[in-house]
Amino acid sequence: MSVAAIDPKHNVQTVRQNFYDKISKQDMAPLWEVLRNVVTKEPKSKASPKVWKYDEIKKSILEAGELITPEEAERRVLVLENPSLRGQSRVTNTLFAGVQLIMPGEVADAHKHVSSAIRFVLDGEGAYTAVEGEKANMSRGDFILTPNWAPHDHGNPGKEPVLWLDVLDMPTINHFETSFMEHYDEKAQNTNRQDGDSLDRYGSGVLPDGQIVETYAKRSPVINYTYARTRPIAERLMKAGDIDPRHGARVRYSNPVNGGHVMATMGAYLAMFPKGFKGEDYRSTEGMIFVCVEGHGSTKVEDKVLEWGPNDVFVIPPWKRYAHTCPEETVLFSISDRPMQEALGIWREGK
Ligand code: GTQ
Ligand code: FE2
Repeated sequence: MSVAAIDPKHNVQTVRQNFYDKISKQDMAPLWEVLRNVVTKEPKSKASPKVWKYDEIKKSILEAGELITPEEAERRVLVLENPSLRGQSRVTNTLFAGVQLIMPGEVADAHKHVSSAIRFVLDGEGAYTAVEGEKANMSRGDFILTPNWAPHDHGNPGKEPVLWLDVLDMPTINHFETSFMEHYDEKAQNTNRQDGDSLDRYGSGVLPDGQIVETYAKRSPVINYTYARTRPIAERLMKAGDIDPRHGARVRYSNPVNGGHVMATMGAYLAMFPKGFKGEDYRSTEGMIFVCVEGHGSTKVEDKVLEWGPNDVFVIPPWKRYAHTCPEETVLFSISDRPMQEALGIWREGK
């Protein structure tokens, strides 16, 4: 039946529905029925804001420590699942977050994959992550990179359980359907560079005099940004009054070769807030994962208030309006998918 054949005496809806049913058999559908859902006026994140309390995380992951070994698990990680995206192993639509535990004497074998990872150390001393032949010793507040396809393994020769937050871009890698992974025969890779070598070598105001710009165009050569070095810089900004009304005294972890984000998919920040900070409203298209490192406070997200303290992890989905309040001096670490959005020219911010 052609459109011209619509008889006004017939129900237009019925005629259209018959047409939709007919073209459906040819795997076609009318855009006009869904256009407003596929091209929304503004971002409508399916994710929800949420805080994971550290005491609950720690209790559960220590319990997991008695249930499964890292050999069996490959990685002993509890996934922080966004309550609106259950079963999808994601904290936002683009990022994965989880908390990993490695007990004294344990190792997590060397492997590599397309997904990039960051680790933010929450608790315990004495573990390491080895990345591309370099060991990064893990202390609370350290920020460690595992760029895509970089071999990595973890170990804990110390005496305490060590816990850290993992954030990976795997939902995005899987969105592109580009995931590869390989295991190694050896449990741990040979480390052929001094511990902490990359931070000294690349993060001290000098660079090796060679062709490094292309090698490190999409990822920082530094694998361990220590809290011992980064915190005093945020503090220096705060004391100098260099305080953003939304973000506090915030530094961006950067690639020393080109000043860009540390990786192509994920960017990170450390912010210090003075006692009594009352942030202005802010929103942006990136999904944000925060960790409270010191102090405590609350974040108003639209009509919700998230209360958080040390090692609590909280998530703010894209384009949700939020503002932080800090009754005492506070430090927040954060990570987001902003570099991907900037690369595509789609990142936006607003009030
Ligand atoms: O430590 O290598 O949380 O490969 C998820 C995937 C951690 C890791 C995760 C991983 C790892
Ligand atoms: Fe991994």
